[in-house]
Amino acid sequence: MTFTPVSRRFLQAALRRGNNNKATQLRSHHPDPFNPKTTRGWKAALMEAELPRDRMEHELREGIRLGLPGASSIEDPTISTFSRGELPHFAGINTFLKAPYVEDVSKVGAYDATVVGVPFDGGCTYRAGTRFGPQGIRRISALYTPYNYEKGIDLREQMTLCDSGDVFTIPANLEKSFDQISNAIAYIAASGSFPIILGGDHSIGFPTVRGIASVTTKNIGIIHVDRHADIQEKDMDERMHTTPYFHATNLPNVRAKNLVQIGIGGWQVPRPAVSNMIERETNIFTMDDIEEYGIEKIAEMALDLAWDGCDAVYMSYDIDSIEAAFVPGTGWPEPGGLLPREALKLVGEVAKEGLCGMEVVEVSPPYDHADITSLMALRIVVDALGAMVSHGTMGKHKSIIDKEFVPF
Ligand SMILES: [Mn+2]
Repeated sequence: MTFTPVSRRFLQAALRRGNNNKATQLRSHHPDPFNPKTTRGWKAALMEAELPRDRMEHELREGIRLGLPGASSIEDPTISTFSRGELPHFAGINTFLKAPYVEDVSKVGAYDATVVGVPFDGGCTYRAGTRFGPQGIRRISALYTPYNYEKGIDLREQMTLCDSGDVFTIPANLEKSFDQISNAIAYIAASGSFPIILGGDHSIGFPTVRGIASVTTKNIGIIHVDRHADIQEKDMDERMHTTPYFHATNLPNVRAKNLVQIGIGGWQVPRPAVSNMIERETNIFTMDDIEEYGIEKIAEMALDLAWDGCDAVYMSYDIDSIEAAFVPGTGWPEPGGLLPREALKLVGEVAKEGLCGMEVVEVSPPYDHADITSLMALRIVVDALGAMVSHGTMGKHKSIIDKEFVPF
């Protein structure tokens, strides 16, 4: 360990204060006087005590009722014989965050938010494997508790969440899968539950928005985080994962002027997409824009543009917007993207105003290592939920639902 030289002025000041402890004098980097009770870390600890515990206690009681009391040698009375709740984290059937599996979809409206998997990679134009995205994200979600330390929130106590399982997609048929996806998302949205979509490749970005747009007369803005523009009309003669925002912005209540594309750049943007961006005047922020303005300012500008003349905003998060080193399990990795902390900051800022739905796409577990890409996708989802919960905007989207569910 090396100590920086102590200035004469500092030593004199310390001596004036009657401080004769040499070790203390040397730690000149501390704010003076430093009070450890003023850190955000300490304040976060105090917030925990304010959170309710009712639902956790209910879950533990149910665990004993459903899973039998533990063996007589077990001292902790909350441990059941069959694992039925959060613990052990490595046990249990993998739903998202161990939320209840709602097999009867007519019941999803009873929950603030509904997770739905879209296991589809028929739109992938390079590496496939995103049909396993929902599985990968659910699997690693077993790692998480519903509580976030520094935000002082507990999703289990402050909102209700269910997992509705997956959409029945049709491999190798984009258009039939799109109709299935729009059907599912329109149904969840019409129920009033907040749809959380686990992709799937980005071709699903059109039918997901189409589903939500079909149950409202209001305008919807889109915040699209990606390295790729995804706005050409067709790719290899089909509506592949390079095309969703061409088709989404053809919907009458989804206007291109409210499409905000963040993180676009690198060597993978097809030129036909660029002319569509110009023609439709979408809003484009590259990594250099983020570098210049900072992530908070970008989020602020994105919200202004996406909400302009709209009653709701949808977030489409492509995991490949993050620096390729952090997300190897994706179809078109591109170096130079967002750092994880920037991505999480952006998501928190965007989501706090409230969303009408969200998706995380392009997670391809067969190319992943140690589940790190799936973990990042999980984190995007829970941070968005956390931001909505802590800003009281969970449920805000319900006011836009003014049309009945009509099957596609
Ligand atoms: Mn992409």
